[in-house]
Amino acid sequence: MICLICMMAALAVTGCSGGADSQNEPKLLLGFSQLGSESAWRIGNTRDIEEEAAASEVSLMLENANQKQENQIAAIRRFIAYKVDVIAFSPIVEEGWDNVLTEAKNAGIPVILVDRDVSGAAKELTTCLIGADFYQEGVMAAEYLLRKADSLGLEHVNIVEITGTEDSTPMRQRQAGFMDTIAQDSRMTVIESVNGDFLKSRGAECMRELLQKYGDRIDVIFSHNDEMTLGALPEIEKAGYIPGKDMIIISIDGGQEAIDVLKEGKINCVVECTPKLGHKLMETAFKLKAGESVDKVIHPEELVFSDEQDLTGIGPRGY
Ligand code: GYE
Repeated sequence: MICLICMMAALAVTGCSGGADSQNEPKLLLGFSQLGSESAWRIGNTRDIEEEAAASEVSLMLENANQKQENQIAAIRRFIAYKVDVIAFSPIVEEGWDNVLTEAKNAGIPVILVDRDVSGAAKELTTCLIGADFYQEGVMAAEYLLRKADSLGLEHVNIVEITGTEDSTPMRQRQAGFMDTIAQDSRMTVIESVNGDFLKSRGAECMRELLQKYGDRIDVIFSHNDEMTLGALPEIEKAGYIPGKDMIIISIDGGQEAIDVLKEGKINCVVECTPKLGHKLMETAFKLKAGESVDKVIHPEELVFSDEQDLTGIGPRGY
């Protein structure tokens, strides 16, 4: 009897997966709203998600919002109308998602946050967050600076901060982690924080303005991403200073270009932020489709690369 049931069940499953109609059916239909293409990080993140979707036979509906929240909201609405199995998105800012996420919830479609978080009530409308611990990244950047100040015997340190997109999770948390950590050290003063929107062009503009205002009073530049750092460096050189020597440069992301410049000595420290979230995303989406529970927060492991280390062994970064 048991065997018969087993056989019948086996036939039913085979019949189902082998049927002509279901041959082209994807294992999972995932709608992903990417926020834009502002950086090497973001481009690497999009590529990784595409590659991991293909490797897991996930059919991916990918939409790029070109840095506009309203485009992300419209994309999520299209995913709902299309009845995807799972929705994932990287929210450009933390606020303003309550309505669209309520619509996803009412449609019974689970939502995964990738990379960035939402705040307030919207959080309860999502299943989990797969992304870096940005607060810890800020802490690691500041800890490097405290060690560097010790090793150089600095008595007073003037810092300028070039932040990422206002009200985004990495901007808020990288800043908080950094500020909380330097607060314990009376040598450290942040003389100004400016918003560079994670863009290279804005990084250059911000740096020009800061140099005009403060000149050689600037000891440290803490930049929230590589793109802005790479925009700022030529401005520092044009103003007659040597980045990495006259001014300490601290960046976040760890893309190939920044690591190469770190090796040249023009950046002192790069805190890693990996864009490779695609594998975890696919794994989590499959679990949600199967009705399984998932971890609320999934943080990847991250490193710090700096002039304190032998940097010759760093392999190709892939973004
Ligand atoms: O650091 C930056 C990108 O959200 C972690 O966004 C991401 C940040 C990353 O544009 O380069």
